Amino acid sequence: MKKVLTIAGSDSTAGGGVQADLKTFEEYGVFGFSALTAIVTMDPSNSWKHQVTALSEDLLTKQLVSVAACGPLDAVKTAMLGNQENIEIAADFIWKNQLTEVVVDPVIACKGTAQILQPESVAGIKKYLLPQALIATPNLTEAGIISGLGELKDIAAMKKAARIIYQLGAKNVIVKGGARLAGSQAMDVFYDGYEFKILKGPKLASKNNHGAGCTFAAAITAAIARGSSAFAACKLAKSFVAAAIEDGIKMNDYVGHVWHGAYNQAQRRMENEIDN
Ligand code: PXL
Repeated sequence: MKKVLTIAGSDSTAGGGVQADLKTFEEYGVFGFSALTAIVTMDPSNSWKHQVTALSEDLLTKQLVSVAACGPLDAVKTAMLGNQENIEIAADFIWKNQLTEVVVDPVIACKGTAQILQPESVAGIKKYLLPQALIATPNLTEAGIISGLGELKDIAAMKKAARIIYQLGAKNVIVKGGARLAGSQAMDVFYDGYEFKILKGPKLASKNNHGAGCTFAAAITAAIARGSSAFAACKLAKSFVAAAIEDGIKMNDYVGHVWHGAYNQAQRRMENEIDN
């Protein structure tokens, strides 16, 4: 059984964050560990405003010690880290354990709201995490912020950003265009330092896409642990997330979540078992 760790924030509503990661790991048949960095809450009385409460360095360190005692990891994912200290602790853990199968989801902008969650973490992500990343998975907004290019409006700008993020040390970069990019297709730009590849999919009508970014990076991490190449992992993750969005669930007037079990049709499998 492959073992995979996510170092991420908690989304109590469980579309994104550590909850999305663990659900996705399970769907991919890998054993998921978690180390929580922050707790995100959403305020229904204030237009679903997100509040990020970071956990202490000491608590993150203790969680990582616990996980490390469960044997070597096959892959690790970093996502929302909450504050500068936690970025450094996560980076240190990766370095000291000589982890190479590292997926860095540079969570700066949050998809549900397009709100900037952690602007101050950009420098830390660049300095400590991207140089250790096998794959970095910024969305359009994050890629614009990290690269310093600002708003990315087309494939040419996404390629430029991917190249800059590659030069910051990530061995592979996938810039997610998603629904934000103009046009009828959801396009992502993949770059491995040699060539660009464009991943295309239909833009989905469903608005129930909260958690899509987290789920995408988690799916890549699990596939990497299972031995996929970076590009193959991204391709499968795109299909996995498309299914999760198509079967997404509206939660309230503010948000609808992806269904992490859609690709493998987890509930239908279970219904068959119960029926027989
Ligand atoms: O989608 C970005 C994200 C990442 N991590 C956590 C979140 C969110 C957005 O809500 O809550 C924990």
